[in-house]
Amino acid sequence: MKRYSAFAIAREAVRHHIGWERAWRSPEPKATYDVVIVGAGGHGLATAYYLAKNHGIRRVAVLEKGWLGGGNTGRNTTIIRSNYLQDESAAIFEKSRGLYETLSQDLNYNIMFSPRGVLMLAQTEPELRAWQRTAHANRLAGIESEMVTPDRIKQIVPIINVTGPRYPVLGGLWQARGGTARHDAVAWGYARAASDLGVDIIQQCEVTGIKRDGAAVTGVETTKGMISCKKLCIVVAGSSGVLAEMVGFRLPVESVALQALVSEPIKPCMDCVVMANTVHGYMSQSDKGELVIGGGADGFNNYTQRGSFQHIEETVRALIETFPMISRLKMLRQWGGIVDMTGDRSPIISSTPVKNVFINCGWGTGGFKAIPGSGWATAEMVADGAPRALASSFSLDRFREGRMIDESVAAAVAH
Ligand code: FAD
Ligand code: PYC
Repeated sequence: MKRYSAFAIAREAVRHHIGWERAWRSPEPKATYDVVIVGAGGHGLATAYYLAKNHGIRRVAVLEKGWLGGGNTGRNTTIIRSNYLQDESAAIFEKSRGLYETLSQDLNYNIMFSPRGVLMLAQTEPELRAWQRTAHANRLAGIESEMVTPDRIKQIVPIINVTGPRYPVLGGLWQARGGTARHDAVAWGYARAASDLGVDIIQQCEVTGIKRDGAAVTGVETTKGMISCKKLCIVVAGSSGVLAEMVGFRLPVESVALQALVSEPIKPCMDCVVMANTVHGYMSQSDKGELVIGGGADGFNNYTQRGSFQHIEETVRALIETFPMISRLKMLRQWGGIVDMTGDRSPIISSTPVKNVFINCGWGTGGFKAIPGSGWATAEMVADGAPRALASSFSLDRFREGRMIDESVAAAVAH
């Protein structure tokens, strides 16, 4: 793979751009692989990349039923932060945030990481106490975050109304090193780098069945034929329950649509991310000038990846008291993704009842920020056959043993 560089841009500029290569190969599937990963979202692609890069395991295929990055990875609102409450979560999300800081250099692909700061508003007394608790926990875990006053919030986000009649802003949790990245670029960057290391990414290839020999996996049935493998890793977010059923076990996961929308583009008016969880809305401004807006998850389980009028109305109405200037904006488009929610709002990175089948799911409304750390930890698990420190608490066993990792507040999106 030719490296992207300032020199490459200059070279191609003077020769009519004839030298650019396809970013990743599109091979036909081989008959057998050491590892098959189902799902070419960010988590599946990052797992493949770190398997090849960190563990030297390169006979890997990533099978994707649609197009890579077309699931939640290309549908999210790109917020990156690590201000979670529990130590286990803080560790993996902070690892991830740290990897994001240098991911463009590592992948040789501009993922447009923008550490613009993430502000989580407290608009009720209980919420204020919850964020104060998180700020203390973050300090103990070595994560930079701080409580800020309404006056400081007004300085950070001048367009905000901190004196609303129903939900005045009482304070906020500010993570200055949080931010955003271009979500498609994260998928494309991992795909290109993994492909360069020998990983086969096979799109339009749906897994329709799992082959077992007694207690162990032997391969997968797909729309492109049977593919054998020694190890199988399922990374399919909202479709996790469907794949688990194919393997023969049940997951404690519900699939729910989470929606978002963008406004018409306007001049720069806010340069950080603001989340207002009491009223169920959050907002940032894209490089194009659109306000990227999201709300709570749909109140019923479904597999429909699309938006609804009711959601636009609920979310925009919720945010208007805090951001009066959005009342006159036109909304351009909306969409939905199917998120995989666990009861404690923490992910599952685990072996399964079937030998050599591993699963990574349950990131729910908050897995974009986790892609690098999750891929890193899942690759360790698949390579060794068991998770290392970063992922060991996130096993399926925790639901049987009652060892919940409660992140219902830090998840920060109403469920
Ligand atoms: P996906 O990207 O969904 O990838 C799974 C892939 O598996 C899909 O491409 C799918 O086609 C494929 N697949 C499914 N079944 C099969 C099969 N049988 N065979 C082959 N392939 C299959 N997180 C944040 O951290 N910050 C945010 O701001 C944020 N905002 C969000 C806003 C919205 C509207 C949504 C929907 C989500 C948001 N999230 C956010 C959550 C985040 O997007 C997800 O947690 C994350 O993208 C999950 O990535 P993934 O790789 O696990 O799944
Ligand atoms: O996890 O920060 C988050 C988030 C914001 C919007 C959706 N998820």
